Amino acid sequence: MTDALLKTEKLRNFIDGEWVEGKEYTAVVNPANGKTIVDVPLSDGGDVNKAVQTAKKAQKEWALVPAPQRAEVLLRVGTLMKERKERLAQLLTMENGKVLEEARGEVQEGIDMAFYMSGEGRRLFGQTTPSELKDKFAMSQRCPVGVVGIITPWNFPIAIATWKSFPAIVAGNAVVWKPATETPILAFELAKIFEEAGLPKGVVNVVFGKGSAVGDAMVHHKDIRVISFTGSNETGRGIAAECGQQLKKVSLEMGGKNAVIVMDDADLNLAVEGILWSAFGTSGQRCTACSRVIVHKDVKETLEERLLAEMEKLTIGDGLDESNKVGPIINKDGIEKVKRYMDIGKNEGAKLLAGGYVMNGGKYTDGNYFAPTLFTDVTPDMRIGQEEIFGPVVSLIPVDSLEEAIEVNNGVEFGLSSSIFTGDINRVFQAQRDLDTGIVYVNAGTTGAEIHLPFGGTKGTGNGHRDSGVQALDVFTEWKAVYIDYSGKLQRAQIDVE
Ligand code: UN1
Repeated sequence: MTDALLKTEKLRNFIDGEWVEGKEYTAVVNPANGKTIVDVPLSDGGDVNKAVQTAKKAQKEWALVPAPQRAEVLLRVGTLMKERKERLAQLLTMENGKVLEEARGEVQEGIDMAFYMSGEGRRLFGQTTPSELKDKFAMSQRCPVGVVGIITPWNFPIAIATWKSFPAIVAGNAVVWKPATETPILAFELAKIFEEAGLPKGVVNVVFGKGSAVGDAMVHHKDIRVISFTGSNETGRGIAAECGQQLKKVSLEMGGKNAVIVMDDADLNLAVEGILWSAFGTSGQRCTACSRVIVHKDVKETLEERLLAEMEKLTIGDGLDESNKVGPIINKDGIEKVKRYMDIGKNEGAKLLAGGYVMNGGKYTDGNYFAPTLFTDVTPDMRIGQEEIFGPVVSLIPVDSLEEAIEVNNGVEFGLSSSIFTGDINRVFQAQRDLDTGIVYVNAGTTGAEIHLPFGGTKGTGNGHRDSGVQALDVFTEWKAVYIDYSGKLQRAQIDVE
């Protein structure tokens, strides 16, 4: 059945400005109710090659369009996204499950990125700098890399795509994009927007399909010079290894094990709000989700009581029903993974205070729902205190001091986001200095990154690059140093210097 909002039964690849049918298809299922929304192509290496060839051709012309004009296309993209915000948010809730309020927020994040990057068309700053020689001029400038490959996850189907594609486009690259097979609808919608905004054919190509086919072909394709990937550590490591062999630039954004630190002087009501929002929003399926609460022993019991009282009030169900605050988990595999951690936590000796089960029966029968879960008396080295669960599960770890809290925060493989609740300015500054994550929040939860700042993490979260912010341009540009000698004679650097 055709969905009324989507008005199509089958998505198509977008290659060279054409809407290309797939050879094979798979169903896109609404995680809230198990119903098929639409079918999505399962493409192969041949489709990727077509996309790369067309991107290569288109990029040559696109790079010659002045950057402020390239940016105008993004301005129109942002305007169209804004006009369609509500429709996009509803489709996003249907394919991903996140509640409508959050879906609107995610679409807004994409709109923000469009307007921000369209401004960048009149900046793309390089440097001019004195030469060491007389009558010689020196400057550095950003140049497009060529064809870039972006591989985006299902948990932020549009925001993350905009973090990667918009800087790539404004910098004069062409894009081959593989969206997650679970959530291809927003990619289809964004491709339509690119087309309507007047982006020349072939500058963005969308190839739907599995990582093992489409993603793999992209990573191996010699004419894709950059891969920007957000997803699991396992896949990211594989991509990095292959890209390393080819000396292909690769930007990875992967897991997190983010913590909220609650000190004894914290505003506990505020801390509870921050924890609930960042732990159970998007059902914990954010890279930035809070999955540990590191709490000072003096306030542990009070915090537990207040958290439990507020968790009781969380309404769980289909995100299109605005009375629900927590939506479903993306699919059955996701549910199984969260479920496994319940046994792991109990066997390790953690105390389960709330949740811990799959929600079944009644309105939950056909969807993938997991009850918001709270473990306490978790020790830092337990697996539930170390590993990314990607579900609505929080582990409380008691500590005695700020120093210990920071040590526990930093004692994991990942380094994406962290947060501290305290009223003490000295603790604030010490914490922001010593927390080893790429993002630090003070008196707010672990989520809520804004697009004009660098997004990314240290250690096992990434490989040193950043999404969004002006820093994203570093992924999609090469630096060129240009020396112009107007002395009319041979001047040798390092030698003819008085
Ligand atoms: C992600 O989880 O991968 O800061 C992205 C946040 C959002 C983006 C999350 N703005 O939580």
